[in-house]
Amino acid sequence: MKILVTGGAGFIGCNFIYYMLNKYPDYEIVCLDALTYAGNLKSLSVAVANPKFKFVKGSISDKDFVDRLFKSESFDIVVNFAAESHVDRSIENPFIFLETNIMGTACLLEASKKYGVKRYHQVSTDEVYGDLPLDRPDIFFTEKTNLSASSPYSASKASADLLTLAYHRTYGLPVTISRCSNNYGPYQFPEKLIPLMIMKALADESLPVYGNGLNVRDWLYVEDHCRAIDLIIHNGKVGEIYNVGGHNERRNIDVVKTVLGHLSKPESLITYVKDRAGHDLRYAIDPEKISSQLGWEPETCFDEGMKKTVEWYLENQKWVDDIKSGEYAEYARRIYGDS
Ligand code: NAD
Ligand code: TDX
Repeated sequence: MKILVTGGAGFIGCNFIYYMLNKYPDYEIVCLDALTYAGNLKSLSVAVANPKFKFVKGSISDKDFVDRLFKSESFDIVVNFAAESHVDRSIENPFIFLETNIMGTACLLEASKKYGVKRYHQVSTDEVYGDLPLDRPDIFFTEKTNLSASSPYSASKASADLLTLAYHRTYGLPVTISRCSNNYGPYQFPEKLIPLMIMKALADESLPVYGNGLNVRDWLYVEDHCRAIDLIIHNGKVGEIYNVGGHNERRNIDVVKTVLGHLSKPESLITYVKDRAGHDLRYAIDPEKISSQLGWEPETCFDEGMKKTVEWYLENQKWVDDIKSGEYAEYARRIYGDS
C-alpha cells in the first residue's frame, strides 16, 4: 500500500504520518508539502530516517508537478491535509486560501481520477457548517447540517468538499471526507489558541482572548483524529462524509485558564482584545455516525491531552524557538532550495 499524505509537515499531517508508520510498518508513505510558514521539516525528522518514508517538496496547486508525481509514484490512497489553515490569516488575505484549499484540492482530485487512486480522502473541518448558538446546547453539527461557512478559510474548505463530492458523483472517484472539530496536541503551530497561550504564558506575556472569551470550541486530541482518518480510509463507505469529535466543548476563556493552571501562571496574564471579525460562536460535533458505523471513540480525555500537550511544548521549546526565529525556514531552503 502506498499512501500520499499532503501537508504532512504541518500539525495534523505529521502526527498522522507517525501514527501510520507505527501502525503499518509495511506501508509506504510519501509526504508532499510546500513547506509554507506552517510546514516544518523538523517535525518529520524521525520519519525521514524510516526507509518506508519519502518527503517531496512541492505545491498541491502545481498541476503539472502533481501530475508527474502521481504518474511516477502510483499511489493507492491520497489523504489531503495540505491547506492554509488559520482563520485570522484568511481574514487578512483570502486569496492564498482559495488557491491552496480549492485549486490545490482540484489538482489532487484530477490526478487521482487520471491515475486511478483507490481512495481519495479530503480532510475537512467542522467550520464548513458555520456556527451554533450559545443558548442551544442541545443542538450539534451532523453530516446533514447545511454548509454555512463564515470565514474565507471555512468557505474555501466548504468549496473543496463540494468539489470532492462532485468528483465522486460525476466521475465515480472513490472519495471520503472527514469533518473534525478543533485539534490540539504536539507540533501545532503556535499561532493557534492552545500553543499560542502556552508560549505566551511561559514567556510571562499577556494572553490575548478575543471578545468576551465565551465562544465555544469542541476540542479533540490530535491522535484521536488520526485514528478516525485511518478507520475511514480503510473501512469508510465511498462517497460518505464522517463528522469527528469527542463531545468536549469548552469556552475559550476556560481553555486559557486550563493552560495557565498547568503552568502555574497567574490569571492576571489574561487580556481581552478586539474580537475576530465574523467570529463563530460555537462548534459542536455529533459523532454518532463514525461511532456507530466504524466503532470510533475518542481515547484521550481533555485533562490527559492537555497534560501531554503542555509537557510536549515544555520539552520541545527549541522546536518553537526555531519557528519564531525563522530558523527552520532557512534550514528548509538550505536542504531543498528556493523552488
Ligand atoms: P497546518 O497549517 O499546521 O499545516 C498545513 C500544512 O500544509 C503545512 O505543512 C503547509 O506547509 C502545507 N501546505 C500549505 N499549502 C500547501 C500547498 N500549496 N501544497 C502543499 N502543502 C501545502 O494545518 P493543520 O492544523 O495540520 O490542518 C491540516 C488539515 O486539517 C487542514 O486541511 C485543515 O483544514 C484541517 N483541519 C484542521 C483542524 C485543526 O484544528 N487544526 C481541525 C479540523 C480540520
Ligand atoms: O489569540 C487568540 N485568541 C483567541 O481568543 C487566538 C489565536 C484564538 N482565539 C480564539 C478564536 C477561536 O474562538 O480561540 C478559538 C480558537 O482559535 P484558533 O486556534 O484560531 O482555531 P479556530 O478558529 O477555532 O479554527 C481551528 O479549528 C478548526 C483551526 O485553526 C482550523 O484549521 C480548523 O479547521
